[in-house]
Amino acid sequence: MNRVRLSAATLLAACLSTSLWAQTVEVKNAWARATVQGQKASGAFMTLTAKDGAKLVSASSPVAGVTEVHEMKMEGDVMKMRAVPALDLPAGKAVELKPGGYHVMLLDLKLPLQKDTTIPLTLVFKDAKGVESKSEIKVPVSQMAPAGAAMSHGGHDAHAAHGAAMAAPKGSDAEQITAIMKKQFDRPDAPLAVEPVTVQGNYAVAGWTQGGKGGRALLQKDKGAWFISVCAGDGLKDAKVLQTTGMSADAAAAMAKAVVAAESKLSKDKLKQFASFEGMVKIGAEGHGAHGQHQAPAAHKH
Ligand SMILES: [Cu+2]
Repeated sequence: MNRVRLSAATLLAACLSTSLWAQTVEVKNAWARATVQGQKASGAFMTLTAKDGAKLVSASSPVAGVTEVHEMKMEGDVMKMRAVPALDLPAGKAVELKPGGYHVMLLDLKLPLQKDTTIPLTLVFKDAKGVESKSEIKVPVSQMAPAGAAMSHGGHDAHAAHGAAMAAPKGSDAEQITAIMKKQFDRPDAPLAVEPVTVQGNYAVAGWTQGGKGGRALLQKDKGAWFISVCAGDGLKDAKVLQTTGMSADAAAAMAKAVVAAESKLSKDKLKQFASFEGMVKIGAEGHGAHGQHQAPAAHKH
């Protein structure tokens, strides 16, 4: 009983602070990306409008061990992500937090973010006088931006973010996939080797090694172009895990079998390298590729 009352009171406080803040910083179209099993990081997106100007200085959520405000930027061909100390919200201007741009990064997730649930998120703003205020919101979890959120830019982002995958495809599927992975992860001082590439319909699993580390990538073909959707280790030769990425049971079983067969000639050492990628990082069509660096700094360290 007490507990019920307490949570009702907390909810009331949350609603109050949200509505108070709605006057100064309006939060619209908030959503957080659903995660797959084992994924430890995700992003939350929204549109913020500060009537009199403010800064988003921090964020927190009980579902994440660490919550940061991030920006993503192209540096040359590489999408890079970094934490920013504060995000400027100029007076009256709608600032979009969206895949491929600014976002609230949820790290060290304590539980998977499940589609059609909500997560609590606290945003801390600082006004022009330096006065801090909090806004507590409930963020719906979904696989993609809700209608109306960043729609006008959505397609654009997808192109900019995974330009490699969108480039006119040339060569066989395996050649295209190797090229996409190299474009994203190859470095002069740490060359990336991609092999074997196992293609099953519109899905492919590619093994990769780089500087003693390695892993497997799951790729998907969309409108004739491949993109990397998940980075993982042994999970990508496991039918059950493959199914969590959205594959049908049959497709997952066929893929797992084909990957094991394709890798049967490889050395034990190479298989160990593939297995060394811990966890599972969903990259997704918006090219949040840089997130892989949070999850597996050792594996994808650049
Ligand atoms: Cu991030």
